[in-house]
Amino acid sequence: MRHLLPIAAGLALAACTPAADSPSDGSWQPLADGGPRCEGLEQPFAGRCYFAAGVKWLSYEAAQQLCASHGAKPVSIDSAEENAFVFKLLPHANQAAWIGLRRSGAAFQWESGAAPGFTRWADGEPNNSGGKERCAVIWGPALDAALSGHWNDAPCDSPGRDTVICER
Ligand SMILES: [Ca+2]
Ligand SMILES: [Ca+2]
Repeated sequence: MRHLLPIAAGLALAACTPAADSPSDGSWQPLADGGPRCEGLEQPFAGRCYFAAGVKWLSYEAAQQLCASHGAKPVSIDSAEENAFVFKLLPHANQAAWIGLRRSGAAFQWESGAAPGFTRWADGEPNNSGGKERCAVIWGPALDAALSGHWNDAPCDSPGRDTVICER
């Protein structure tokens, strides 16, 4: 059983539990006609819906499952504007949140399989420290300006993560 963290007022989703624990009322499903209609605490940006979700000790695999339980995926960030929007969704005290970018061989790709056209790596990143950094996070607002809003490659099972930004 996972437990939600109260990661920020208005952002921790009360309904954000794994699919196996969720009521199947369909309220989070994308509409069949056209794009999604943002529901509940989701925030709209450029025709898509986003939300910050969290559980304690969130691996990237668990982050994928958490997003998928609401018909979403870890966010893909395709512009400076989208990066700024995603950053604003992060809880004030957040240090890092998973984004949907992973290594495929030596290169990175988004959940869709697309190569990143826009990147916002922090200085010196991605450094693939220890040869094990196959996932990526956006550094949160709890860090200094040189880091916050920038990206870092990190092990997909990094300890201490608790937030993912999901997009659908
Ligand atoms: Ca996106
Ligand atoms: Ca790194």
